[in-house]
Amino acid sequence: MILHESPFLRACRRLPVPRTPVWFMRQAGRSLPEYRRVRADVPMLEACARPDMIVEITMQPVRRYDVDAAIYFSDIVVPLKAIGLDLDIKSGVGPVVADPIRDAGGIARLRELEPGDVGYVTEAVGGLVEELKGRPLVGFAGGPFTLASYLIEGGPSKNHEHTKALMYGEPKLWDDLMRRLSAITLEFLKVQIAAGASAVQLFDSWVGALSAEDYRASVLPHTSWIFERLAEFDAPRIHFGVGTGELLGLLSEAGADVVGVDWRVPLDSAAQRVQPGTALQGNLDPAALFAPWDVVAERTRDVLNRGRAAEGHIFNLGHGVLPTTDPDTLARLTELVHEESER
Ligand code: 1CP
Repeated sequence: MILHESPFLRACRRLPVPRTPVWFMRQAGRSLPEYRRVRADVPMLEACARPDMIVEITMQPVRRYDVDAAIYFSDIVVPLKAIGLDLDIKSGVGPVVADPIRDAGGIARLRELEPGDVGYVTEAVGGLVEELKGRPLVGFAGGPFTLASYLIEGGPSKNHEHTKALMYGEPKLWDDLMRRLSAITLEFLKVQIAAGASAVQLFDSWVGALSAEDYRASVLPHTSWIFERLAEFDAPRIHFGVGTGELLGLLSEAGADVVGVDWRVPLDSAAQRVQPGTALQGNLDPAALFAPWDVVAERTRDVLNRGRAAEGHIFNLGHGVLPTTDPDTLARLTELVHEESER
């Protein structure tokens, strides 16, 4: 495979493709028995710091499915751990922070990320580029709002109340926090690009909790800063969040080449909401994979049809693969996307 001719990278650049490229957010991980085997005795954050594990887990779905891209195995909190924050990923819960950050003293603990802090990323990406033989590798990082939410709440949160209290009530502190997190995220993405990642995705998963006005005032300047600084590299930039129907225009305004859409907005509507010159990624409901195959197939065709309204379309789920998903369904879905779009 020749990398720059890959359908995934071509679709990101809004160039014609022989068939719609497909990959799945969270394609590596909990839905795969081979993942559960290699992770059995290794804590999540230890796995994310071991190049051998990263390469193996990233490659597992690529061996199973004919996906058009691999996603680097890591987690959005890895760079925060790398600068020395006391946090862990608890099985069945997610990231938990020992001492949540809610004031100037806490924010001051967020130092810059140096490439040397994440030497294992450079090594793992290098190893993956070799193993992937021309198949693109998507690097990723957490968006600043989503990272802030874990740091401020201390763990997963439904309402993000402490996060919003700081954002609404202490705009200067919020700005300082967002600047520091954006710098960490930018550096983490640059390390992955320098080591050979072909594209990068910013997962600002929880920004859908904000109104458009608040997003524009308190988050957009920071994500724009990140995307502007990534523009000099040859790696397409994907911007994704959940529940972002009202924010899709702003997510593209931030400077992404591709906007990821969850399952709540049909792609033909999404195409009208983003800036001209933006490709779309998405957006089959991950829960639809639990319905009978006929239903999955019909919904997949519908996503492909609506995706034709976009300037470029990368097929994906509307959010990550759910842990109890049958891997055979994903294999079948990958084939179907390719077959249907080849016609
Ligand atoms: O023990 C385990 O297996 C832990 C489960 C797990 C895994 C496999 C977590 C904990 N993270 C990951 C890997 C991971 N995280 C990947 C790579 C896998 C792939 O994509 O193929 C990626 C891209 C992430 C990114 C991530 N982590 C996001 C953004 C994507 C999204 O789903 O919106 C978020 C929000 C996190 C936080 C996180 N880490 C882990 C969990 C369970 C969560 C979510 C917690 C919550 O609900 O708030």
